[in-house]
Amino acid sequence: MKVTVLVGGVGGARFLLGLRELLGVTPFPPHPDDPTLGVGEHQITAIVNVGDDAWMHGVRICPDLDTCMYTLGGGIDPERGWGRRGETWHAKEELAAYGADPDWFGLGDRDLATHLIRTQMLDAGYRLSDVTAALSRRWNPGVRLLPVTDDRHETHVVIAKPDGDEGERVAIHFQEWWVRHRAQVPTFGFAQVGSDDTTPAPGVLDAIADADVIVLAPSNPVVSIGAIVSVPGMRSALRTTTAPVVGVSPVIDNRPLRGMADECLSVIGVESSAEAIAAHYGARSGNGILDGWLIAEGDHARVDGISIGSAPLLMTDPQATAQMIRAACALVDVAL
Ligand code: GDP
Ligand code: FO1
Ligand code: CA
Repeated sequence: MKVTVLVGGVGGARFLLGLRELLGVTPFPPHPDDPTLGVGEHQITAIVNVGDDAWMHGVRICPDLDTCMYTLGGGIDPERGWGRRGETWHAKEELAAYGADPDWFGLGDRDLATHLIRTQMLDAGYRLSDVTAALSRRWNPGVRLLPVTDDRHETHVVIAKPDGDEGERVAIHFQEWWVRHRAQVPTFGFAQVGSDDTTPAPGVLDAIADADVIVLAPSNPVVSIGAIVSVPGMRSALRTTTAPVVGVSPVIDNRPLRGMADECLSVIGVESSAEAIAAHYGARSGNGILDGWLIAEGDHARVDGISIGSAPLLMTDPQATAQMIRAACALVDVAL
């Protein structure tokens, strides 16, 4: 069975832990042909958001890729959900002592090693997808982690210009909006910034065309899934694949489980409800990207052309998440 999943960071990573549990794809020992894959009859490919990626202090940060890699490899800090467990912050303190900018973003010492290697490899001409495969050799995620694109495709956020005149606007990097401002500034929209001819990374379109099922993790619908689908070619790949496409709601009882998905949704004029998010994604039989949509028990959704079911949606542990994924796939007649 080939399962391809669209993921962001924390929500996506927890989802992948459950899928790996469900399919029994063991990360150890590594597959003889590809050490980033597990052994077993199943293959999981994660297409990961790169909209959050940024240059900070001269190194390239890829938060969602790293969150997936560390989580699947057992190296994540479980409380924060990002960065390394057992982290120390000496480099951050030293940078602050020099008054280095930005002072609102924390690079841990252990995490910094990942960024240094990534940056060296990118400088040497390797693509982000090559670099990710190389880093994954250490972490053995048991899942093929593919950045959706090797090109720069950063999310920027249009906000009211601080101390500007009425109506003046400015675009800032997503990290500045999310981490520095905690999304608590007047916000008008999101835009992807980067290459003029962004294309999906090698393997991404094949992973969509050749899958048995495609699943949208309960990741942020705007700045994770939305940023992935905005890569030219992705939307049409999802619409034309022969595999069914099913998604899991990131909101229960009109509230996201964690993070600021509701702030992001309100900026684009979508209500924070399971039904509104499904309607925003749309049915593949219309102009959208979904065949099925799993919502929480007790929630309600009805969207023409989308098969809707309910199940417990809390990803409390990989076993509970596995049952959730089984229920999602059953909606599109895929038995896992
Ligand atoms: P980020 O990149 O770290 O923000 O993570 P993602 O975009 O992958 O996922 C964030 C989304 O995951 C949030 O909108 C949450 O509502 C959702 N989420 C987190 N935990 C759970 C859970 O246990 N169940 C469900 N259904 N969604 C969750
Ligand atoms: N989130 C924070 O709230 N504060 C930080 O200082 C911070 C640093 C950081 C460093 C590396 C990394 O991979 C992630 C980091 N995050 C931090 C999380 C991240 O910026 C956001 O939660 C995501 O981009 C949203 O998915
Ligand atoms: Ca993210």
